Amino acid sequence: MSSDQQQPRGPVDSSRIPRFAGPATFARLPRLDEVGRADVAVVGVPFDSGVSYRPGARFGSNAVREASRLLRPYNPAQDASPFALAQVADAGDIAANPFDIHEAVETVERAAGELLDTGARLMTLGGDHTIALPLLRAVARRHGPVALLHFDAHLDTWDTYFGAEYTHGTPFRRAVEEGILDTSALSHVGTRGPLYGKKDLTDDAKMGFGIVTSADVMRRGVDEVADQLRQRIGDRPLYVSIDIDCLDPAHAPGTGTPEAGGMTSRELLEILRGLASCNLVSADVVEVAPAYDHAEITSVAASHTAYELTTIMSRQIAAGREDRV
Ligand SMILES: [Mn+2]
Repeated sequence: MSSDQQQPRGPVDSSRIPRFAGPATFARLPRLDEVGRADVAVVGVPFDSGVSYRPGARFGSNAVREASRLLRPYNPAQDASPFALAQVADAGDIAANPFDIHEAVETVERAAGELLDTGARLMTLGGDHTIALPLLRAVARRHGPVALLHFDAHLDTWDTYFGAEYTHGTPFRRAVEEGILDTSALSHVGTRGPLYGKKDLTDDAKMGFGIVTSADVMRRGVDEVADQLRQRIGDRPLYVSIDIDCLDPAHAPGTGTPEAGGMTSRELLEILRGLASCNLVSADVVEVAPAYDHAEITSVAASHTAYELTTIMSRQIAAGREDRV
């Protein structure tokens, strides 16, 4: 670490102040305004006006923060202390208009862009999946078209619902149309469940997506899946978007459009760890709807998912700093 680099300020010391006391920032980390700048900014987008079935993901950002109180500073699976390697801070919430989806999309794009302009990578806590579009726009403005790894039960490449172009089932079709994705490296993981018709799949394939279904993960195993994804991504800048409904409802009941036959949280976390060498520029975890949750099952899974992603980004930031010294 170079001399002009201050030691990152880490989480509240849980041996002094119990985990269940005090306000819930992500992983009990400092707020962004307390540290000035962050290498990784954890930001909430409590917006769910784009959902097609159960509402409630607007409460997801804070539910994940609440469940993240139990995260500890050392991640043995990646042999790393993510909050010591880089400054990770909670940037609060982006206040998006719940009554005007176009304005909300513009607000998220602008606010995400401002955070990215500080040099931070984003770990966004949704919110419904609509927000992936403005987040990808902001990321692409900084990095150019990015590789996309999309964990979800659903394709989210549908065209419109009730005539609406911006919904939680359409962000990735819009993103392909806008040219903000690198169409040579697009993958869905965890796909399953009934579709409207076979055309959903042929349209999706035409856009450039490859699919690793939930059953593929079970049959082929997490290491082979991660290897294949890593090869497809290469050294491209990578955005990871995780709809918590990629998990089976047993592992994530608190979500808006659950589908039977999903991955376990163990499989999801292991696949992510297998991607630690990828150039992860930002990520989101979306669709946690705590009103349908029990015992924080879903928000705990989401908090651990965000923790693995944050660890990958922190390790890369620290490695980049060493390269420059
Ligand atoms: Mn989705």
